[in-house]
Formats: sequence, C-alpha cells, structure tokens
Amino acid sequence: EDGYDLWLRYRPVEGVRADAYRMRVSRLVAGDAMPTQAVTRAELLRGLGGLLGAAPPLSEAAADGAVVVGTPMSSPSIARLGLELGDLGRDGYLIRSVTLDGHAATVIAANEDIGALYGAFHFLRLLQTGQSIERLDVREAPRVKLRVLNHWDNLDGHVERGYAGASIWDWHKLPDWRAPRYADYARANASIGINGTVLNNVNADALVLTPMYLEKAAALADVFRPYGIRVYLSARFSAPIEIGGLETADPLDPQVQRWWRDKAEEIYRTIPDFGGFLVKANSEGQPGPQDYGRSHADGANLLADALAPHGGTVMWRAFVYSDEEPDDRAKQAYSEFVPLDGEFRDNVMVQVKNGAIDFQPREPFHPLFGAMPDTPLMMEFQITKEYLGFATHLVYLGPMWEEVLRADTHARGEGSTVAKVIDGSLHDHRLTGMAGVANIGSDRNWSGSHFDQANWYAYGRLAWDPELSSRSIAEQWVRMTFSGDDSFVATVVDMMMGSREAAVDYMTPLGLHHLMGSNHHYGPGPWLGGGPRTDWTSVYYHRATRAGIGFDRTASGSNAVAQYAPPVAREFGDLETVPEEFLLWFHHVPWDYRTQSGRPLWDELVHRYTRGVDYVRGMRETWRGLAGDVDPERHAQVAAFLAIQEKEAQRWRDASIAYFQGISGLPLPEGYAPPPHSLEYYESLEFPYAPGSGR
Ligand code: BDP
Repeated sequence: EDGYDLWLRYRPVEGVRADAYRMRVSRLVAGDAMPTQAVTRAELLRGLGGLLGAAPPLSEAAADGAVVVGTPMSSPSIARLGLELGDLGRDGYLIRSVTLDGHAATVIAANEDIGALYGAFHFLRLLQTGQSIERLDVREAPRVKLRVLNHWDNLDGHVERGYAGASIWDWHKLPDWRAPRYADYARANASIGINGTVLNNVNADALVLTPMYLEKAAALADVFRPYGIRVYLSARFSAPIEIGGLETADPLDPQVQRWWRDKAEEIYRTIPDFGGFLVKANSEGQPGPQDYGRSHADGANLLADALAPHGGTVMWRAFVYSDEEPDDRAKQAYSEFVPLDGEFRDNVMVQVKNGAIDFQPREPFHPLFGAMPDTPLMMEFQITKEYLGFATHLVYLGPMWEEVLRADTHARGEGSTVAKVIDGSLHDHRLTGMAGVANIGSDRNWSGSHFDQANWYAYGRLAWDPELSSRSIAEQWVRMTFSGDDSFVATVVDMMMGSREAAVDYMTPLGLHHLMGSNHHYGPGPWLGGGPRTDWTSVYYHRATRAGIGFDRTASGSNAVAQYAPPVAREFGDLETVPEEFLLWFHHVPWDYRTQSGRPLWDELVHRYTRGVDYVRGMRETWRGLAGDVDPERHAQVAAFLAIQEKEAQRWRDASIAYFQGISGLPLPEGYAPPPHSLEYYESLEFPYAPGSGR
C-alpha cells in the first residue's frame, strides 16, 4: 500500500453487501469498438473484479443483474429504452435501475462515450462507498465545461511549487516511451471528471512550442484521448522572437499574427484535439503585450484568433503585477482587467486566482468575480500547497474552496455566489472553466503525501459541481482511499475538516497574510522587509507597529474594499460587520482592539496561534489511535508527516509570537507558554534548499 492506487483501490467488499452487489452485477454488457468504450469496459472489469472478487462475465444480451453501458449509438439495448438523455450534454450520464427485455438490469447511459465513462466511474464509486445499487436513478452533468489541471512543470523535470518529486512527464524519453503511469494519471483524472491538462509551467519556456516538444505533447495527448482529456500548453508571449526569429512579439504586428496562426496550424496538425493556450503575461517578469504598449485583451485576442479556426481556447491569467509598485497589490488585477471587460474574443477566458494576493491559507474572494459580466472568468485554485505547509502538512483544502465558491459577490443581488460566476449561470456564459494547479509529481503516491491526494480528488469533484459540500467529498474519499468503517470515516473526516482552519491559525490568523519565508515560502518570516519590492515583503502586509496591526484597505487606507459590490464593500469595510477571519486583511486596529471572544486582539492572536498547534497535536493523537485501521505503510508515513507538521506549526507559533511581541511590547496572556527561543534564533533559521521554489 504505497498510495499509487489513489482512490481507485477497488479492494474487496465484504459480507452481505457484497452478495447484494453480486446479484445486481451478474454480467456486463459493454462494447469496446471505440477507444473510450474500451477503457470504460476495462475499468468496469477491473473495478468490479476487485470489489466483488471476480469480474462479471461479458455478455451481449440483458439478463437479471446485467449492467448495460453505452450510448444509444453504441448499444442497441440502450437505444431501445428510449431514455431521456437530451439535457445531459456531452459529458453527462444517467444510471438507472430498469427492466430490460424482461430483466432487472442497471443501465449507465449517455449521449457520448465519454459520458458513459464518467457514469461508469460513478457506478464504481457507489460500490466503493458502500451505497445501495437497488433502485438507482442518478442523473449527472457537469456544471463547468473546462475542468483543467495546470502543471507548473518545467522541461528540465523540475516542478515549480511541486512537493511530490520531479515532473511526472519524462520529456527526455517522450514521445517514444509512454510510461504506464500516464494512463493511470488519465484514469484518475477521468474518475473525477477532469478533462484538460496544461502540461507545462506558466513561467513558460518557448521551446515547448517547437516541433520536437509538440511531438512529445502529442504522445501524451494520444494516451489521454480515450479518457476525454485534452492537452493544453502554456505559451510564452515572446515565443515569436525566441523560436520564430522575429524582432517583436507585438500583438498588433501582422508578422506576429501570422506567426501565431501558422504555429496554431502546426500544433493542430500534430495534436488535432489540442485544447489551447494558458498564458501568464506581464506578471513577475514574464513578457506580455504591455511590453509593446498593448493591453491584456490585445494579447489574448492575438492567440484567440490563431486558435479560433481550430476550436481552441485561450486561458489568460489575471495574476498580474506591474513593474511599478502599486499602493496595494491586492488592487492590481481588478484595476487592469475590469476596464477590458467585453473586449476579449469569444474563445478567451480570464483565469483568476481565488483571492487577490496569492493562494494564502485564507483570502477573501477575488474582487474580479462578479465584476466582469461580459467575460467568462475561470477559477484558479492551487492544489499544491505552496503556502500551506507543502506536502508534509495535513491540510484538506476542500473547506477553503467551498468557502470561496459559496461567497456572495452580490454582483446581481443577493445569492450571486462565486460558484455561479464560475458555472456561467450568473452572467449567462456557455464557456466556463476551473483550473487547479496540480500537486502531482513522480512520487509513487503521486501527491507527495497520502492526504494530499484528497485535494486532487476534491478539486476534480468541485470542478464538476462547484456546489458540492467539502465534507461529503472528504467522506467519499476516505471510504475509497482508506476504509469504509463508519466510525473510522467519521473520525478522519472530522480531522480533515478542521485541518485548514488549523493551518490558518498557526500561520496567519485573523486575516494576516503573506508572512512566509521569502521565495520558498517555507516556514514563518513575518520579519521580512527590504529586497527589490515592498510587496514581496511581510512587513508590507501586516503593517505592525507599536500602535497596532493590519492592512487598512478601507477608504482611509488603500480602499481596495471599494472593488467589491457595495453590500460586500460595506460589510468588509466596517469594523462592526467585517467577518473576524478577515479583520486584519481589511483593517489596521490597535493591539487592544476587542475581538468577538472578548479578548483583546493581542491575546486573541496568541490564542489562535496556540489553538492551531493544539489542533495538529490532536490530529497526531487521533491518527495514533487509528493504527489498527490503516495498513502499516500508509499509517507510518502519515504519522511521520504529522510529527513534522506539529514541529513546524510550533515553530510558526513561536516565531510569530516572538516577532509580534517585540513590536506590541505586550506580555503574553496568562496560561500561554512563551516561545522557547529568542526572535534572533527564529530569524537565523535558514533553508538554503526547500523544494519547489527556484525557476
Ligand atoms: C506564485 C508562485 C510562483 C508562480 C506565481 C504564478 O510563488 O511560483 O509563478 O504564483 O501563479 O504563487 O504565476
């Protein structure tokens, strides 16, 4: 049990439930004429074989207990049933208990083969999670069209912000060697509905667009195709200069336009179902249209026009910051993009991080959501835990994403949630998408830790349906990944559900943010100042002085709060109504400010830092108690990682308290242990190497 099987372990179901399943799964009626049909059938044979001890025999005709899979095109039995499939689209499916030619059967039916594959995975999940399959009537269609992973993988195998080893793509051996792992990657993604993957880092190397690399990408696309996964590439805006020999990459230059058109044609000759480009431009030193005095819309439209004849999409990132320092970095994306609303081509989506700073343990939702009604906005979540303790900290991100998706933008009155922006329903967009920065690498367990697999899983499920509850997702995942024992599931799910709040507590409570070690973002660095830009320091974000702490983003400060719709701006901007978890994000308050608990702010901070560490200690305890319920191999690794997490949570707490106490000058509230070392000690801890940073 090294974790390679992810949530697709298909271990035998036991007892009466297994007998009930066998009754309902006596044979499998499924074709294999097309590649997607073949992988669907293979998955069902593999999954049912594992779960029930033996794979059901294949059959042509219905019988009692037959499972019939397909589309009206591929399966005469399904065609005869005359099912209502109209509203299920390309990816949707239904699973229903029916009478077929006089027999009690189960159908998994869809309009297209890919829908049937998704349905097959759903059916397997029902068995994996111990549900009844007696009277099924499931109807599912994804709420979001493009459900994409973003790999920040470099061509040299290093993964930016990757904590699971090297890149999963063996660029050197591609295209000739297609590692079996690629198909398993595709299976895992298809099982949660992911249908696109950007292979390379947003800090892109133009080489990926040269013929040699396009062949390699094409080999991956071949492996992924049966699983409904399209390949995308991050495009470097200056590629026409670097690999095209042009003097400029100006989007309005006809030669540049021709170069991209030709490049798109070449790509589609190599990868006929290529998905499109992801672009990071004019951000953190990346080239972009602003280098030529053009706008982000000019840049995005250049690529969109090149892709349009082939049906490709541009995902243009809104994570920008200019060379000039703004008065508040949180305001930049909004200031640059809102004026461009309506100027993007139909095949452009603007990809927006969940918050306006950068994947912090907690951020209020990005003010762009709801503010660009004429542009489809794509959500960008970060699955890899750059700011949440890397792979060793057990932090389940489901609750964080749920919090963002359920946040109300008030863009069109109450109930205008971020989820409705993303699924297109708020502003009536057909092109919709969600991106997740992948946490996948070459480690046997894929994600660097067993529990980080849950974040990959949760991302896929939320991309399919942004209104799912993170708790129910965690429950499914635990049942499939570890054990179906109800008390085990309840214990582990509870532990997971509180884990993100714990990380917020021990790292950046009460709305503090961006206080991590510089560059690698490993461990605490609230003292960081100086350097090339103030908005890369910590002191810029916490603004602590003897008088108080917090970033004033109200009208008396940067007024970033005004970027939200008026009801939200009022709520966040007023000390009376601001949710306490965002207090220091929006307000600068004195150390003795009275918090909701009745404690003065300083005491509350100390309390929360400590509470975070206590939670981790509790997780260790809980996990120790579960030793008999998990295989020793996975149990031991999780236990070891929790020990690391406790040590690091403690360091976060102690270093933060030591630092802020030096500023506030206040004594620790009674009952709280002082940091065992001096501030100088914490400041002196160096990490010459931490995974995932350097470019
Ligand atoms: C930041 C990362 C950096 C990425 C950048 C981005 O620190 O490595 O390149 O985001 O999203 O979070 O482009």
